[in-house]
Amino acid sequence: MKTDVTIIGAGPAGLLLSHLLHLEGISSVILESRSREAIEATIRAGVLEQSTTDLLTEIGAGARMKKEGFVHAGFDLHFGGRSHRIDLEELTGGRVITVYPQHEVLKDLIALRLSTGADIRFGHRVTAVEDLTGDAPVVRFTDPEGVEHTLASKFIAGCDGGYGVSKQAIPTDVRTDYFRDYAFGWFGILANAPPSSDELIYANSPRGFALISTRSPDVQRMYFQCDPKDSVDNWDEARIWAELQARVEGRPEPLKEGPIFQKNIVPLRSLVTEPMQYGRLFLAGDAAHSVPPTGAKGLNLAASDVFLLARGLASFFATGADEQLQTYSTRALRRVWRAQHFSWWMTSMLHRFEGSAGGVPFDGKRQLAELDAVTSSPAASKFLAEMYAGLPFG
Ligand code: RFL
Ligand code: PHB
Repeated sequence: MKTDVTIIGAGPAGLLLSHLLHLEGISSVILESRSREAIEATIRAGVLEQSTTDLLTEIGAGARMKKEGFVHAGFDLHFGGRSHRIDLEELTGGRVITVYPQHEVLKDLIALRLSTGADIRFGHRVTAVEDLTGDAPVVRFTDPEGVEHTLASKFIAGCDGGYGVSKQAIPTDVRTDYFRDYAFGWFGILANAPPSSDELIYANSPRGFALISTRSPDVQRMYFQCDPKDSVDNWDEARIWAELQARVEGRPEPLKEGPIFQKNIVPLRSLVTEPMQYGRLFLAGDAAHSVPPTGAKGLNLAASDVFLLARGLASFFATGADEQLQTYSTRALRRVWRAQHFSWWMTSMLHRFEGSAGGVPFDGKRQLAELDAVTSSPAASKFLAEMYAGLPFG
C-alpha cells in the first residue's frame, strides 16, 4: 500500500476530501472502522447549504440529490403561537437549502469514489498516528481480522469524527479544546406520515424547542428538546405526538401523524479543537469541531473544511508551496467560529432554559423579543438568512 494522503474516516469529510484530491491527481487511502452497510444506514443530518450542493454537483455527486432532494427557499420560525416565514431566497439574493439525508450523500460519494477505483478500507480501525512532525507520518491500524498494520504517507487527514483518535495525537501543550455543554438534548423521530408543512418549522414554545423536518413524501423527521438523560422507552407514540402537537400549537393545521419507526436522543454540545493542524496531520469536520444541530451546520462545515484542505494539498503537490497548508487552520477556524456562533445563537433563541441550570423566566421573555426582532427587522432577518443558507466556501 502506497499513497499520498491517508484519510481516517469515511464520513462526509473523508469521502469528499478523497474525491477532491482524486480530481487533482492526488492519491489517498481511506481507513474506516465501520462497515459500508453501517455507514449507509446511520441517520444524521438533513440540511445542505447552497455551497455544499454546488460543490457536490460540481464534482459529479449531485445527480440523485437533484432528483430526490427537496429545495427549500425558506423556513418558518414559530413562536407566540404564530409562524413567521424567513424567505432565504429573497433575503440572500438567491441562496437556498436542500433537504437530502446525510446517509444518501454518503451512498452517492461512496459509489462515486468506488467507480474511480478508490481504495476505501471498511472495517479498518486506526489506533494511533505517529511521526507527525517528520515528512512521512505513520498511521497504525487493525484490519477486520484484528491484524495490526502501519501505513506511511506524505500527509494524514483526521476525518474521524467527534470520537476519533487523530486529534488526541496533537500534544496537549499545543492543543486547546473549547467546550460547551447544554442542559438539554434532542429527541428525534422518523415517522411514516405525509409532510405537515412545505418547509421546515423551528418552534420556540413554552414547553421547549421543536423542529419539523422531512425526508420524503412518506417519511418525516421531527425533533423536540428533551432531557439528555431521558430514555426513548419512556415515550410511546401517543406521548410523542401529543408533545410535538403541543409545541407547534397555533399552526393552522395539526401535524400529520403516523407510525414512528425510529427514536433516538442526542446530547447537544459545542466543541472546537485548535489548531486544526499539527505537523503533517490535518483535522477536518467533526474531528475538530462539533456544533449543536439547531443551525444545521455540521456536515456543511465538514464540506468547507475539506474544500480548503484539498486546495492546500493540491497547491503543495503541484508546486511544493506549503503556504496554503500552513494557513489552513486559521482560515478554516474563522468559518468554524462563525458557524459556532450561529449554532449557539439559534440554540439560545429557540430552546427553553428555564428549569435548567442558569435559566430564569426572564430568558423566555427575552427570547420572544429576539424572535420578534429577527422576524420584523429586515437587517436582522437578512443576517439570519445569510448564515442559515451558508457563507460561500473559500
Ligand atoms: P462523521 O460523519 O462522524 O464521520 C467520521 C467517520 O470516522 C470513522 N472513525 C474511524 N475510522 C477509522 N478509525 C478510527 N479510529 C475511527 N474513528 C472514527 C467513523 O466510523 C465515521 O464513519 O464525521 P464528518 O465526516 O466530520 O461529518 C460530520 C457530520 O457527520 C456531522 O457534522 C453532521 O451529521 C451534523 N448534523 C447536521 N449537519 C448539517 O450540516 N446539517 C444538518 O441538518 C445536521 N443535522 C447533525 C444533524 C447531527 C445530528 N446528530 C446525530 C448529532 C442532526 C443530528 C441529530
Ligand atoms: C434534519 O432534517 O435532520 C435536520 C434539519 C434541520 C436541522 C437539524 C436536522 O437544523
